[in-house]
Amino acid sequence: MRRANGIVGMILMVSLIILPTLPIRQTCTASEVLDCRTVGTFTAIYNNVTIHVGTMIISGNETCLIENCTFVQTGNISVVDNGTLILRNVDFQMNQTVTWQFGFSFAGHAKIHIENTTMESQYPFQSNCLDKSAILALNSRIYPLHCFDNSTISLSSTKTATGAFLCTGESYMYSENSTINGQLWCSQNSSVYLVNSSLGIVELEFHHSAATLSHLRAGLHKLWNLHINQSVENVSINLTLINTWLSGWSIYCWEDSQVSIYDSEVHVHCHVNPAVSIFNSTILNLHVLYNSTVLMQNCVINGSYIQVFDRFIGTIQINSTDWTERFAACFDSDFYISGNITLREPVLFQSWQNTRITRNFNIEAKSSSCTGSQMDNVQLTLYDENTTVLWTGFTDDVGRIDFNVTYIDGNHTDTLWLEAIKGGWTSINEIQLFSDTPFNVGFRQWDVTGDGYVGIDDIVRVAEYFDTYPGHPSWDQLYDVNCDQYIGIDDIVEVAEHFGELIQ
Ligand SMILES: [Ca+2]
Ligand SMILES: [Ca+2]
Repeated sequence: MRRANGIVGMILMVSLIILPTLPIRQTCTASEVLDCRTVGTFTAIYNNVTIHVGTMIISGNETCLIENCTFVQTGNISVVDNGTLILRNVDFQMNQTVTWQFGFSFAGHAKIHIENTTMESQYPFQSNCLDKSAILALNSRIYPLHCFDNSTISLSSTKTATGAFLCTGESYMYSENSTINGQLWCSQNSSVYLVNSSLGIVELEFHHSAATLSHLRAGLHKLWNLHINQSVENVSINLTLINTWLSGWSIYCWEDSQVSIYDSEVHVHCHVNPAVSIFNSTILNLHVLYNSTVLMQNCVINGSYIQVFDRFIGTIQINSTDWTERFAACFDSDFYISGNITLREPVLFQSWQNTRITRNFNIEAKSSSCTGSQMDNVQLTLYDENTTVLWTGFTDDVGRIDFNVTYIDGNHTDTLWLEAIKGGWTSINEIQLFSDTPFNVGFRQWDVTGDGYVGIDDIVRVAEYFDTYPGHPSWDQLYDVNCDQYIGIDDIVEVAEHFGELIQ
């Protein structure tokens, strides 16, 4: 709240810092040459186009005005030591042959005033705002800024090119009526204040922090503040949204952070020993590195991203969570997955390198493969593809048991076989790394009498329960062969279709 209270003052400060009325040392118009202590030369001036090759350095209380022209710059521009750069009514073209070949660097109380100016480049370029530099952009199109230290940034009716806009250190950013295309990354002690603006993904970074976050979703935020609308401790970043639209949230849980997320739609990044719990949310992208503990409960993992586990040593507990995203990648990881998950499609590993996943499988034995009642004391045997026994056990009195299977580089795509035996009933079930859990073990139930043979006895038995249903005093799920919650002629017909079969 300390930072939120200072917002008005900071806005005034940004306005005052920019002093376009400073004595102008140089101007660049159709017929004039710019020489702001440049290193390099101007190669041509014609048709109101200035082409400058070489590094420009504006420093020592200089003010450099570039105005009413097209300005083609081939080289870096540095504004340092109280220098001032004014770009007014300029079509500014950064002439690069590769990405990030050149860029702007603002430091040492540099002041930059950009007005009615369009910045263009065939390739992205970077602008670093360091120290106590102050940048004001009005009615312009600029490239994303990387704001460090005590830099201050004010955007008004300005659009940024697509890319990562970074606010870190003690930087302060104010935006009104502006569009930030791409990500806005808020880190360390930065403060960001957005009014009537729109932006892509907001990325919030937590270090050594505790945060309980909720209702983080895309859309219009009429009045939202990180410290007012969320519960956070030891969090120095601040973010305020007023009538501002954003397309999504990305949460970085780093360095011992304890983060809980509820009722949200988020990208989640876990890095260096955080404990992250996500409830009732849609997880667009999960990226887990190093030691992490992740709990997902009543979530959907869903999106067009690859779920990445990179050097991840830790645990993932999944409860009642759907995974509809198909792709995952694992690198140098060793982790444990427990809990229950439903997969809409098989998980495809785009990459599996030097990874070990131990999966805990919850098993439920039921009297039928659909909605039968739990069966206790079912003997279970897990075989690998070579019919080697990996594990054996018996279900408990509520029909449950669990076991672990460790998957490594050589076996993570294997299909294992879980055999279930009770009395004369046997079933064989395929089980894989990402099989749904609880994993239901059901039995062939046409031999409802359990004598190992489908015969007239079974037809008679089912017929004895004819016209019963859940709640009926004679109802027994076992005889609802086709699991439609009614014992009728269809069940009798299905048993009859298997007449004469031996049940192994
Ligand atoms: Ca029978
Ligand atoms: Ca039925």
